[in-house]
Amino acid sequence: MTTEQHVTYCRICEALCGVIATVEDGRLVKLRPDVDNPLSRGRVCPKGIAMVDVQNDPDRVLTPLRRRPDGGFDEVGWDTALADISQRLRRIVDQHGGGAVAHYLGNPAAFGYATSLWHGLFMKRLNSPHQYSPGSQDISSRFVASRLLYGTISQLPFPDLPRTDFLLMLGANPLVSHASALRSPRIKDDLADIVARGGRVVVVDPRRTETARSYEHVAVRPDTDAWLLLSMLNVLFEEGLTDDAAIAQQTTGVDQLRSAAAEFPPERTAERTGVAASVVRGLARDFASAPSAAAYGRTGACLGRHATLVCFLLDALSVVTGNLDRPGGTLFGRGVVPLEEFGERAGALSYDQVRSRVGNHPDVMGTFPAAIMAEEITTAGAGQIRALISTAGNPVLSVPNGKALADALPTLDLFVSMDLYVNETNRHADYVLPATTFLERRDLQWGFAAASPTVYMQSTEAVVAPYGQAREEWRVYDDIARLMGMSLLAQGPLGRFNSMFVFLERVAPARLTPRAIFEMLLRLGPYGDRFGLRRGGLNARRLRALPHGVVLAEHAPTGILREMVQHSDKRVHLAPNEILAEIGQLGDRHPDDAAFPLLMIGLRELRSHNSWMHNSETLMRGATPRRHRARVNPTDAADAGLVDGGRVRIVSPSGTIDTEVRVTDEVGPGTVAVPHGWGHDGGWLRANAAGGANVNDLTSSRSEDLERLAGMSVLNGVAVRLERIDESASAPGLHV
Ligand SMILES: Nc1nc2c(c(=O)[nH]1)N[C@H]1C(S)=C(S)[C@@H](COP(=O)(O)OP(=O)(O)OC[C@H]3O[C@@H](n4cnc5c(=O)[nH]c(N)nc54)[C@H](O)[C@@H]3O)O[C@H]1N2
Ligand SMILES: Nc1nc2c(c(=O)[nH]1)N[C@H]1C(S)=C(S)[C@@H](COP(=O)(O)OP(=O)(O)OC[C@H]3O[C@@H](n4cnc5c(=O)[nH]c(N)nc54)[C@H](O)[C@@H]3O)O[C@H]1N2
Ligand code: SF4
Ligand SMILES: [Mo]
Repeated sequence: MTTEQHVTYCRICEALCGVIATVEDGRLVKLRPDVDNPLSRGRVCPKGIAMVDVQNDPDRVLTPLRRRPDGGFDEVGWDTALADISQRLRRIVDQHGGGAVAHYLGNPAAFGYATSLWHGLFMKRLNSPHQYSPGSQDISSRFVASRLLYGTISQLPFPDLPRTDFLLMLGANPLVSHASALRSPRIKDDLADIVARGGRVVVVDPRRTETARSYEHVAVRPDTDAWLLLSMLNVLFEEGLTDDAAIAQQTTGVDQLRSAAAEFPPERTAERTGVAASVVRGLARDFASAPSAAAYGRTGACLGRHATLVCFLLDALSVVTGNLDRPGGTLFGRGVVPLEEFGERAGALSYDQVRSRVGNHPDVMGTFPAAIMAEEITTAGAGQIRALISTAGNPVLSVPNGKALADALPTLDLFVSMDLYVNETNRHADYVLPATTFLERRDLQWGFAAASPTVYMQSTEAVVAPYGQAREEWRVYDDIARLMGMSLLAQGPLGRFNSMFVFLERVAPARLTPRAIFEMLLRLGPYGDRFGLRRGGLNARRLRALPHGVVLAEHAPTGILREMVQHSDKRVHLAPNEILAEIGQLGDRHPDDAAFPLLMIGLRELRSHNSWMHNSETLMRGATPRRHRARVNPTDAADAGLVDGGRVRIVSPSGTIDTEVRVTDEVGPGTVAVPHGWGHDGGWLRANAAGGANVNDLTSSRSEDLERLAGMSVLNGVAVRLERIDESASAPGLHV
């Protein structure tokens, strides 16, 4: 028996914790924390360790699967699968054009460079507008806010955790999520350190979360953050607490923002937000007077009816108090692998350059809201989706109105998925192709890894060879394109995206691979060796010699605003028309509907990861078996006649789910918190047996219900009512 130890990193979430893999005879047997990783320093979470279960899961798809007419699947060889897929795609493209092919790229794909890049080239080559992703259920509103403020859609300004004196955290629960759009694998320590050095951490959240319990909690009503933040700005302006020198130096539009905020004194918004005016005044004063302060928000800020506005206002707080781009404040990051910077300069990262056929939504970096995908499949006419490729995604569980999507998928001429499992989405596919896990491929950190208070880089080789017939996704795109007679890089115009690659094609050694491109970008980047011009700079070989990764700078850069801002006047725009219009429309919220008196919000759990880790034995066992539970306040439970551990029917204007109740005062009266990613019905047997319901049966995919500026799905603040289920009458098998 041969036993090997491999240094690598976890790619389940954005913390990218260092792990050591033990491999016996080509099989992964253990993952443990890497104490020598300079950022995570021996810390991991239960999911990272449990990735062994996924890697070795008997339910994993390890051979290409082809649909049988009876709905089951046959195992087929790669050659057979790829030949049929490429012929059918070719026919569809010849008949209807490349725009008949849609793509959904799921969340796990964001953690590897190759898939993101090659699927993008594939879709560019087809020249199809139909690109979808979890962005519209996650972060597109943050991107659009950056575009409006800074003219740069890919920048995600992040809080300088190691140096800040005041962290205002709105709609994030990093003690469970391990932070997002912010790289901080030891976030628990980072937050504790802020308090230890005399600073404050204030958590604005409708739920008394794990993070809120450890720090100061401001309980806000769901989806009212825009009013709260405008009131904070109101106080800053009215009480003369702004940093006028910074404003004069960095921004335009402050007068218009001031007049817009003038309409929102805290006394006027308190009833709506549930936050007392005195608390808002205190928060604004303390934020402004702290030696340094940073405002940070994540999915709780991004998934409401005013998502882009909320993200915008969070940054505006940092800007008008002089906390942007300076130590302890909100910082920009330079990509160590500067793919986005090149894209930004080439004008390839678009916003509102095209509009969707259904609903007239603006594109966000070339993607449309995933919520409209079902309707784009079922709506006849030019531009109708006839084929779908879905890689590393499970939109039937992750996108509003999963039922409509599940109904639309079988009407496609062709549906191909690359995944580790047969999930609730690709069980409707014509082909499920076995993808590699992250442990089966090499990688290099990029993208959101730039949102890091410490500048760091790590690369890794595969730690095990692909199991069975699993194949890296980029190779599959490459093969399908070749069999269709398309070349992804070598010929013909690729549109604007291509300008990023023209120079790469010139200097590329041979055939371009994702690896060659990324290694070149690394050398050209701000820490690269510039092909020998910069002594001691990074290149792929040096990086490989540092398996635990390398800290390139203790602190992210400051004073780089003029370099980062892409507006031609090089200023932060505090009053774009889009934002003023959103503020102007805050008055006309949907009238409260007495039939749906409560507001539902989301909830993440430490031992779940979106929809795809409920088949892990390690994560699912425990003192009490894990189940899907809606958190309901005792008052609301009493009103609806619900008991802890009993069952509840949750009804929204869009749908109905049945699940279990947990009665707890961690949510206030009027708020119900329900986790997503449950209600399984795929090829993962333990997950199926865990029961629960798909919370996205309650959320709306109607175009008029999406957030206006970024097409965000509204997943927080969904109006619902609770109904008791008569236990004796409930269907058998509901209790697991
Ligand atoms: N264990 C675990 N970790 C994960 C994931 C997972 O599924 N499980 N998913 C990963 C992914 S894909 C992402 S994007 C990140 C997300 O990272 P986070 O956004 O930090 O994760 P959440 O726990 O969803 O935190 C959102 C918070 O917003 C609150 N909230 C809801 N509505 C509102 C509102 O209207 N206003 C305010 N102020 N707050 C609100 C919720 O109560 C919740 O506490 O987590 C990542 N990490
Ligand atoms: N109601 C509600 N809905 C939400 C959210 C919420 O807070 N509330 N959160 C949203 C957010 S932030 C996100 S990111 C989305 C996630 O939404 P999606 O990305 O659509 O779904 P996931 O649950 O992440 O499923 C990922 C799929 O990829 C597969 N997979 C895992 N690793 C790999 C790999 O390396 N290669 C391939 N090819 N496949 C792989 C898994 O088996 C799984 O089937 O959900 C969103 N949906
Ligand atoms: S926090 Fe957990 S899931 Fe996220 S990278 Fe670290 S070990 Fe992996
Ligand atoms: Mo996400």
